[in-house]
Amino acid sequence: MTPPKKISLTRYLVEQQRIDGLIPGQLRLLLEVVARACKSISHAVNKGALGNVLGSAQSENVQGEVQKKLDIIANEVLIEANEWGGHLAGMASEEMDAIYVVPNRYPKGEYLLLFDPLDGSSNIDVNVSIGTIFSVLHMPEDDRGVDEGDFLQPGSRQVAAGYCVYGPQTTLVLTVGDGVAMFTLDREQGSFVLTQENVRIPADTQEFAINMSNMRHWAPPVRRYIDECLQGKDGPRGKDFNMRWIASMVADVHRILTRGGIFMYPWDQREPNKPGKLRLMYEANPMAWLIEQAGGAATNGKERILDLQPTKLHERVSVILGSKNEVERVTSYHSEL
Ligand code: AHM
Ligand code: MG
Repeated sequence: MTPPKKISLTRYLVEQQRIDGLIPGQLRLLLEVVARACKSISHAVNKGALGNVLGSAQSENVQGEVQKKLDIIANEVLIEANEWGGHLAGMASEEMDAIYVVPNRYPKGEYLLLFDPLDGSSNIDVNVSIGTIFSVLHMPEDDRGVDEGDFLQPGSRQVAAGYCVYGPQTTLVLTVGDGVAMFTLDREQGSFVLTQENVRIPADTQEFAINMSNMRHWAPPVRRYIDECLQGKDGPRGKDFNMRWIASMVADVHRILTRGGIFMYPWDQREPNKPGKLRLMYEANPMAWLIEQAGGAATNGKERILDLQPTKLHERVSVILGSKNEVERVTSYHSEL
């Protein structure tokens, strides 16, 4: 029997462009370069202590968070891989205060790339899944030079988004607005191979993901939702719920894309002036688009995440995403206030 044919990421992108025209040449190059960078980050992650990549870098990012060595390595890998190809005008990252304009010595392209180079940093040193999240936007038309304002586009304007999870397997998950596809890194071949297409999230679920230790700080609608889940069969939901919290959004979202569930990192009273912990432009927007493309939903409790107009690069947002009926339920609890 002929073995099933292996479809590489490159072949998928080329063939998909023939079908829907959503991946023109420059965007294909961009996605291939991002995938190559993720492969190299995956190798660094795998080496761990042997590669001297664990531990803190003794520095802080713009959010005041201590940077890990791997945060910085991953950021550099993504910048070096992407700056020279001529497909980008600029980049923005969780690990850089300001935008990175492609240096004048390289040709400039029509796209903007935003990323969280290493999400779930608290898991690096304990050998638990982490990941890279990315979002791609078009440069606004007729723009002469790139500045921060060019990046401040709502998530609905993304032209590609995805993540790469570094777990027991390294898996790249991608959307260009025509469904969600997953590619697993074949280490012997050194390439990403298509392993799932048309990913769909069930509308109902019995699994939630939230950091329960923050319960006392939550707003009433979130407390109500979780409280009802915890009451299980005997409560208003009439069914038992399971809980998972990996503390890597990438890994939690990957589980939800694989078997459904709801993920929340809501606003809480610890820092009442911040809308939430997670960042809108390079964490919530790409994940929200992937989730919607797989049939799920993503809101901040009141509005669809993809409709939010960003006002600054490192803006934070409250995040509720996953199985549609559960997200709609939590969102409706917010409007009942
Ligand atoms: P990071 O980008 O600094 O790693 O922070 C984001 C991460 C998410 O991946 C995860 O969902 C959350 O922070 C975990 O936060 P907590 O440790 O408060 O549970
Ligand atoms: Mg992050």
